[in-house]
Amino acid sequence: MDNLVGLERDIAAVYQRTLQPIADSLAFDLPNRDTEAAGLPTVLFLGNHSSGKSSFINYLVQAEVQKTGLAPTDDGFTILTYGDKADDFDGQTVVSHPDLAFKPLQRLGPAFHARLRLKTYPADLLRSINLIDSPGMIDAAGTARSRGYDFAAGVRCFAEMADLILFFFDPDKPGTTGETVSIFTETLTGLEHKLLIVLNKVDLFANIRDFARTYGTLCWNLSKAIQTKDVPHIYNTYLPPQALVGGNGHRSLIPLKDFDASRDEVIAEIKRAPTRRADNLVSDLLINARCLAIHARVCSQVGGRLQAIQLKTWSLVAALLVLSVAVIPMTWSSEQWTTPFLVLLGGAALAALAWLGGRYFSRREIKQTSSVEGLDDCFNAAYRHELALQDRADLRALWEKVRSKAMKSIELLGARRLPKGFGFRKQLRRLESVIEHEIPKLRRDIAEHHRQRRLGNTEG
Ligand SMILES: Nc1nc2c(ncn2[C@@H]2O[C@H](COP(=O)(O)OP(=O)(O)OP(=O)(O)O)[C@@H](O)[C@H]2O)c(=O)[nH]1
Ligand SMILES: [Mg+2]
Repeated sequence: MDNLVGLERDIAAVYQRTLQPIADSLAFDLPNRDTEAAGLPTVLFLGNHSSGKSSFINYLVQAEVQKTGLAPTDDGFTILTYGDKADDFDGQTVVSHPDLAFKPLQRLGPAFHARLRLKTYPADLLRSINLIDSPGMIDAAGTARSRGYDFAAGVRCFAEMADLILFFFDPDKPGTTGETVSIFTETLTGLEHKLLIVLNKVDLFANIRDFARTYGTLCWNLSKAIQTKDVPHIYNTYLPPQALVGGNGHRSLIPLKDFDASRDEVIAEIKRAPTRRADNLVSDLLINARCLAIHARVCSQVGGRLQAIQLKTWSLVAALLVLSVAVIPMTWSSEQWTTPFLVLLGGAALAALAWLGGRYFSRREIKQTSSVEGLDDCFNAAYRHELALQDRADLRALWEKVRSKAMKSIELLGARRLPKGFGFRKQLRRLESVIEHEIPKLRRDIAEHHRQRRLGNTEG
């Protein structure tokens, strides 16, 4: 744990020294980082309503801390953390408390805070891990409006803080439609490395054929919703009847022994959250740094192109003016004194034309770079060397994520005011060195730390 604190401090320093100044100068919204209080490792429970999220949490803490039931039960988020006694705090207290690491939730507004709770409970597991329960997703149109707050923004905020995200499905709703699809395709993008898919309540299957059909449907739907090459591993679990309120469990018609092992694996992953945290902190830093680097290089390309047009325009204007003044002595004669005057006038007119031309090209460039195609063109130009060597799907995927942010920044700052000077290029080189050297070093340190802990455990 000590090493984790040290690591968090190192990472916070990299954010503050290198990423934040570039992000500030480019109006780039770095994902929330509360560097003062990074908080405990956190596990977030997401999924369909009635898929068993709250029951699983109760099973983990061995107490009925969360309400459960077949109808949609939770309509807000609950943070479960360690306390000497069971207690309950409202959302406003949670987001404004200086000792709690939930300040990033402040910006989600009062409607969200009204549906946020923090519960404390004296369970051993909670000493090292926070659990977050969420309202179940409902596959119906118009749910965003009926919730009365921005559910997706809440999920994103918690997902960024979490070290592990458990996504629950149940036999009734293996289809990923409506809210679930948008959460997968939009809200959780870039956080797939934290995701663990759980098909819960497998005790409800009447026979193995039903199980196979549902599992296949879930795989098919996930493959459409998650943009990764492979379908993620799915953990098939259930809770034993005695763990459910009122012994609500089903007498199962299929053999469940194997699924007990799967539940143990899920629990082992939950307990591994502190170990994951170190890796996640570095992964988040790497993703944020790479996104920022792409954003900065594209913005600098946009600014540079505009600067080149302006430079050419002013050079041409100056050359025409200097030339027309320079030819005055050559055209001077006492009989035709109007000639030099006309030459000067002609030179000034050409210079004005050049200036107008420059203005036209600048405006055309600004218009082009405010379109998706124009920005894509700048991205291709900024990364022409990297893209010439091989097709970089990784770079393109990051660019897909960053493009709308880049568009917003350019609109907000104005293409003419984008930073592009020597100082900015130096900052950018520093950021690239962080990506190439400092972050891999942090990874090596963590791997070494894990290795030593494993050795310590086996020797112990
Ligand atoms: N048979 C069976 N029932 C379960 C299992 N897990 C939960 N249940 C039951 O399913 C119902 C819904 O469980 P909850 O834990 O409230 O589900 P949830 O995902 O928290 O639901 P929302 O809060 O509405 O999103 C309850 O009646 C539970 O007793 C399971 O593994 N097997
Ligand atoms: Mg619930």
